[in-house]
Amino acid sequence: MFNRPNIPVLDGEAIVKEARAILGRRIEQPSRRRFFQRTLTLGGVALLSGCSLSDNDSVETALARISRFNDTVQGWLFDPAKLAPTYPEAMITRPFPFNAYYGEDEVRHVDEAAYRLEVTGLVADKRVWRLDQLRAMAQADQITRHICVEGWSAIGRWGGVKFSDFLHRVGADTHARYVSFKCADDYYTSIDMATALHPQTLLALTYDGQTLPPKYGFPMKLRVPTKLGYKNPKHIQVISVTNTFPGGYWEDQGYNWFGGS
Ligand SMILES: Nc1nc2c(c(=O)[nH]1)N[C@H]1C(S)=C(S)[C@@H](COP(=O)(O)O)O[C@H]1N2
Ligand SMILES: [Mo]
Repeated sequence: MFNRPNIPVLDGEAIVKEARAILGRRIEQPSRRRFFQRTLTLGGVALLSGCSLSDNDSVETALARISRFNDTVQGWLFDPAKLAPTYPEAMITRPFPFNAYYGEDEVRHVDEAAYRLEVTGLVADKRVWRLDQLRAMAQADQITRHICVEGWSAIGRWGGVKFSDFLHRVGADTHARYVSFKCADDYYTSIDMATALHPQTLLALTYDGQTLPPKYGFPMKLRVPTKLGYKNPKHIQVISVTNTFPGGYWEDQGYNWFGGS
């Protein structure tokens, strides 16, 4: 994934290089990828984005548009039946890393007794949820790899409610485009509906068989093994089903929105 560098004014090579990276990274078919890598030029960037590259702002706009186009392509290429790899218990990374936009000394502590999960937007049943009600639903467990854009990956074990079960239970409009999440810190993110309904997407309540500890997102996180780490919100407080593009904490700063892993 890309962490946008500060692009010097109209450095054509840098612009094309980043545009290629944005477009090419997630295009799995080698022929399509080669096509983009061979044919993309500065003029192509302008053409693809419909922007004239006259200043830094227009370059930013062009690259953002290409990144959104890339979201669409990733959406097309996403196979809802393809499973992320799973691993044996012996391969779990211990200790599993902590990460957030703040340090571990600032981890949010959510009080279980007062906690209520809110469900809003295009859902039939907007009742709030307590943790024990989620624990009473069928639970699933999986060992998968978490990949962070900051350059590390780790294998962990999460358990909880299949998110598709949850969405069906609340009568979500599964033809809506997005599901968004607001967290107990200032974090927020959103995913496409196909990924929300993917069989491995979990509303995770446990880590390694134990109640999810605060650092890993108590009371719950969305565990999405088909997406990069920043698409896995911890400390979820509000879940919303919507057709209005919700963005995300890192996505709004330039990380690619689809964020497939
Ligand atoms: N609420 C919240 N969720 C978050 C983040 C955050 O800062 N706040 N960081 C994301 C990023 S970038 C990563 S890599 C993972 C880290 O999860 P971990 O602490 O379980 O390793 O959480 C994701 N979800
Ligand atoms: Mo991350």
